[in-house]
Amino acid sequence: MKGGNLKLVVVKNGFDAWDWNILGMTLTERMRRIAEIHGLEFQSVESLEDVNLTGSSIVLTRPILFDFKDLSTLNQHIPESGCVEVYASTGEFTGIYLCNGGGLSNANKVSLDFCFVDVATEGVKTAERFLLKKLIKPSDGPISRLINRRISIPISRLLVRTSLTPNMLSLMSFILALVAAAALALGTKLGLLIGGIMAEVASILDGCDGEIARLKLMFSEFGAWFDRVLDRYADILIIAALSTAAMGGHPETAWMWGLIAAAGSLLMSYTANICDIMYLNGIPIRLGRDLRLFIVFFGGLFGKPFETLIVISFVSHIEVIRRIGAFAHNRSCIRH
Ligand code: C2G
Ligand code: CA
Repeated sequence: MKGGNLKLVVVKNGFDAWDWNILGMTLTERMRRIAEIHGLEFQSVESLEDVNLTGSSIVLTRPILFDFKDLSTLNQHIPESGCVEVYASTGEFTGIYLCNGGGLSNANKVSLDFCFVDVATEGVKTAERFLLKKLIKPSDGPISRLINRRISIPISRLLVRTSLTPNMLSLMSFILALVAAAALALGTKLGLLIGGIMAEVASILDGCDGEIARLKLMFSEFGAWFDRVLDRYADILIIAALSTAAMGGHPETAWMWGLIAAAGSLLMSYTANICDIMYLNGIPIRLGRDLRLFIVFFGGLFGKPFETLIVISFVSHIEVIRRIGAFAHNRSCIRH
């Protein structure tokens, strides 16, 4: 971010929309939090006369909702001196001024390509849809996209109005995975069925912690790490449970397939960051935990713990080998 004293200024201008509740937070609160994340000073004033335009500032004169990441784009376009009016790529005035001293009346125009919602004209429903659509991550796997997010996003839409934090949700998803492992370890038809279903529910809930973190602007380095570490514990316990269940029918080889599947799971996460960088460079399929837990769900439905371990082993190691090959051919993706 430019300068140390950059300000984000909300000019209420009589618009009620600043105080409408959009997914558990008013637009003013959201802007205050966006300013905090970027280390900006925040000011909320009633009218333009109350704005002090001496330092560099981003001034919002209409209730505009934009992604927190777009503040960086706006910041880059703050002029050396004076003010500019920000126009969308469609030619529409956004209600945003980027200033570095000077007055608003003789501001030049700048067109920027970023997505926003004018809450006053488009309403709360459109604003909520705008935020919910952004919850799908570019690195989400096929099961996440096709099934999990379609269920977790509506759940998060309800949870966002409660005081549940992302870390609490990570812990809840982990506890569900533990219950799934306990049921799978029983090895009975019913145990496998319930365990399989619970494993898929835990996988769906694994999306809610990140969704709430993004919606409430509460994401953290610790949270991201905590989420990943708990997932690894849960994965290993589920595979240990499947191996226990498989011992009944295959006492000699169940442990071995369990070990291969556990190694495959861990290697898939070990290689995930390289996969994500390549994904952003256009390698489209990303297989991950969403698929592994879906295989557990399927295996549980059919009461086949041994076969589930074999499928997880093959899928995970083939995926890791594919990543090695893809990285070898796309070394230039990784810039130092
Ligand atoms: N996050 C956080 N705090 C938490 C959990 C998550 O800040 N306690 C944030 C972090 O930025 C983390 C991201 O959310 O990197 C993870 O997003 P999720 O939507 O939880 O995605 P993930 O768990 O990777 O995948 O179908 C479900 C998905 O496969 C879940
Ligand atoms: Ca998660």
